[in-house]
Parts: sequence; structure tokens; C-alpha cells
Amino acid sequence: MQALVLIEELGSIRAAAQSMNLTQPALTAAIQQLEAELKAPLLVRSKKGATFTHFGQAFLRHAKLMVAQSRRAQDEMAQLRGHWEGTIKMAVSPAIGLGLLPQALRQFTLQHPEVKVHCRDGLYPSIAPVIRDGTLDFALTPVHRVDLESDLVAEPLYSSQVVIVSGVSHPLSRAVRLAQLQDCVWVLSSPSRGPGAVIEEAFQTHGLGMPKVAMLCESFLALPAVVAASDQWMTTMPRILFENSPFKDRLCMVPIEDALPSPLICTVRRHDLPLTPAAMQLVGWIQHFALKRL
Ligand code: TSU
Repeated sequence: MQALVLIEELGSIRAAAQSMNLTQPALTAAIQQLEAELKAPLLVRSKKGATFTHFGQAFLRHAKLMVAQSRRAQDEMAQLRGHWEGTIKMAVSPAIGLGLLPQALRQFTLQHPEVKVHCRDGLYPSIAPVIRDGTLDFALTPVHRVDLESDLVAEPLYSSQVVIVSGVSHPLSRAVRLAQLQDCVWVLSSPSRGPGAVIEEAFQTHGLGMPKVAMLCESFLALPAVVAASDQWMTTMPRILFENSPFKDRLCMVPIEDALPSPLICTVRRHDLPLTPAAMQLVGWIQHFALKRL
């Protein structure tokens, strides 16, 4: 099962075998044995690599959860025995990544240097499928709590501050009312239901029409650069991202006086997969620093 998960992740049987320290024929034989037991072909092999059959894709969903569960079970047993080892897999929003994560990780790794942390970017709802299939233990991301699916749970941490940002030469970079921005063209940093869509919510609250959206830019690395290079586009971003952007001197925080929504950053996980003790400790440090900044 682990091999199947690795084949999907790495794109080939050879790469999966290498990463498991097996020969390719040994791994192929193991998969053939699994296919015989399940009485179903899981992979189609071609010169270009291996692709999953319809059966393979269905089985892979179970395999991912079982591999993740087994990793968590082993980690939890070791950690309960006082052996702080294993892996934490998480995704963070930019406000967490730039804000609380560095301090929390510093404390956590001092206490538990043997626990590996895998951290990637991610926002709800785009990140939900990899929480659901067990790939990630949790995500620290803003959530519209009313919208959360019933198989996920969200525990609130703190509200992040959002600002409206344009390039310095945008004609409305000094606007003070949302109504002045109603004909602007926007770059959203996430689809509707994500925090990048706060401008839609703000326009709605102030009785304005839907904003005109030119671009969806889900890269927070590219977003400030793209907006800095334009005299037409506006966007919203967490204040901490604006303040730390290398493009800050070509960007302008539009001084809007109307209130903007403050996305509520939460710990999101599967409701039936409790965090391992190590993951709980890392989240505990994040909570600690979140409380300190209130
Ligand atoms: S954050 O979750 O606070 O990093 C966030 C991301 C994106 C936007 C607002 C807030 C637009």
C-alpha cells in the first residue's frame, strides 16, 4: 500500500522502488501479488510509466488512509512511550507561516528534535482533499466555519487582519471607501469560500455589486509581485504578508476605512483522526503564541 501511495506521489514504479530501497522487480512482484489477492488490475504499465486503473484509483483512496493511519499509530505508540519521533504533516496559511509558525517551531524543535515536520502552503477549501485522504495531519488555515464539511473539524486560533493592496501607481491607491473601488479589477488569492474571496463578502456587506475578477492567483509568492507590476489590479492579502513582501516599496496598502472581514484561522483536521501527541504539542505552541498576541 505504501508503494502504491509512493507510485502516485513520485509518478513511477522505479522511483517508488528506489525510495523504499527495493529493486523494481521486487516491487512489481509485490504489486502483482496484491492485484491477484484483490482479483483486480491496479496499474497499467507502459513505457511512459504506470497509471492507475479505475480499480487502482478506488484502492488508492483506502491505501492512502491506511498508510497515514498506520504512520500515526506508530508515531503515537512511540510518543506515548516517551520516544518523541515520527512525522507531523501540515499545511499553513501565509499569515501563520510568516507569523506564529517560526516561533512555535523553534520551541517545538528544541523540545523534540527527533520529530520531523513536513510543512506546505495551503488554504481551506483547496487543502481539504489532502486532509480528508490522510496525507496531512492538519492545516492551519482560515475557515468559514458555517461552510465546513461534517467530516472535518475546526478549532479556532485567532483572526487574521486583511488589507487591500494595489501597485503604487494605481489611480485609486489612496481611496478610503470601499464604494470607490467598485469598478476596480481584482486578483483573488483563493476561490470563493476561501479567504482570498473576502472582497466579495466586503462588497456584499456594503451593498456593492460583485467585484470584477481578472485573475485567480493562488501563489502568495507571485501575488505581491503581480500586483506590484500592475497599475490596474487590486488584491487582498494578510497584513503580515504585505509588511514582509520584498515588493513592499512598489505596493500600496489602500487606506480603506470601512471594516473588512477578518478570516478566522483554525486548526482543521479530520474529525475521526485525532492529532498525535507531537502534533498536539506543536498546535499547543501555536495556540500559546496566538494567545500572547491578543
Ligand atoms: S491568512 O490565512 O490570514 O494567511 C489569509 C490569506 C489570504 C487572505 C487573507 C488572509 C486574502
